[in-house]
Amino acid sequence: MICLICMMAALAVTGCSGGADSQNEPKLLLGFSQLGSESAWRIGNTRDIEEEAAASEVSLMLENANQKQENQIAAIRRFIAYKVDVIAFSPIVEEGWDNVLTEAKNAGIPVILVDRDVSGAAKELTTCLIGADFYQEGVMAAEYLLRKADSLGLEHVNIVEITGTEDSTPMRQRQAGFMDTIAQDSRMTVIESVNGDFLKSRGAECMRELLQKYGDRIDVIFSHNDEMTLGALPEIEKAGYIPGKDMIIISIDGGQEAIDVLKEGKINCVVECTPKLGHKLMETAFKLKAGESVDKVIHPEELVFSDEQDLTGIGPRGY
Ligand code: GZL
Repeated sequence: MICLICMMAALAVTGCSGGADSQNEPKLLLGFSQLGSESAWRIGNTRDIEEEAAASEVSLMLENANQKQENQIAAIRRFIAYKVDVIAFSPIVEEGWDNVLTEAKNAGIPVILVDRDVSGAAKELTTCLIGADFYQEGVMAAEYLLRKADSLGLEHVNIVEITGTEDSTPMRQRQAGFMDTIAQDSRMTVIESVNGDFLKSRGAECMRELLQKYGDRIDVIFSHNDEMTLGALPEIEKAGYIPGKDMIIISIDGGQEAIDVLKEGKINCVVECTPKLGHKLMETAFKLKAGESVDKVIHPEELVFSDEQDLTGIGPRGY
């Protein structure tokens, strides 16, 4: 209760980020639960949502859950108590949301999923999902690998996979898209899959362990995000291998640091996953407040950057 009073006092004094109309009533009050700050992608996603809220005169109540589902659930409950117009959140994992989303529904507050999805009955308690087609990202990563194996004339390809947060949508879908695509190709063997939790430090640890275990048997590293890839690269070099040459490296997100390393030839392929979802989020929230219908799933356009292309034309990434 104390927290809510503080929040209401704070909002009364400072108001929320974003503008308001002449009667000091915000055009729209949006509660957003961000899952954490685990990667450049996530930090870029938060920044984009804050900038788009300010540009749209949306009053944004943003809470960072610091990678804890219980913090997201508590934040959503505060948004309900505060009677926001719309709730949005990026669920850290797919399960465990039924109760709090039922409370939001009973309060008559629409819920927008941003970036990640929920599973089972909880899906029917949300209005729409704005986020990447993670399955397709996995497919695009695998399709690059098949082309690369063809161009190098590889007959046997041993793959290690460093996955994102267990039970999260990007982890489940990227893995499924990748594995489904290589399944029919007898050259491809996944020798191990380890959980790097989308963290740079875990990416380094996973790579160190995989190198100790398999050494030069590793032909390909498929990493679910740039953060873990950037953690893995120094470990590959410390072990005496040339990343991008001795081992093919495929990553996902497309942040500035990864694109710079791609241009240096240390990563072979980066599948884009844009964090810039804020504009579509604000547009959708206004439609919901006006009682308009919205698409159930809204996927952004996404590209693939690789050593098959002229990379000089890639502009600043913004995250
Ligand atoms: C993907 C997003 C993932 C990113 C990671 O949309 O959920 O979470 O790929 C981030 O960098 O941690």
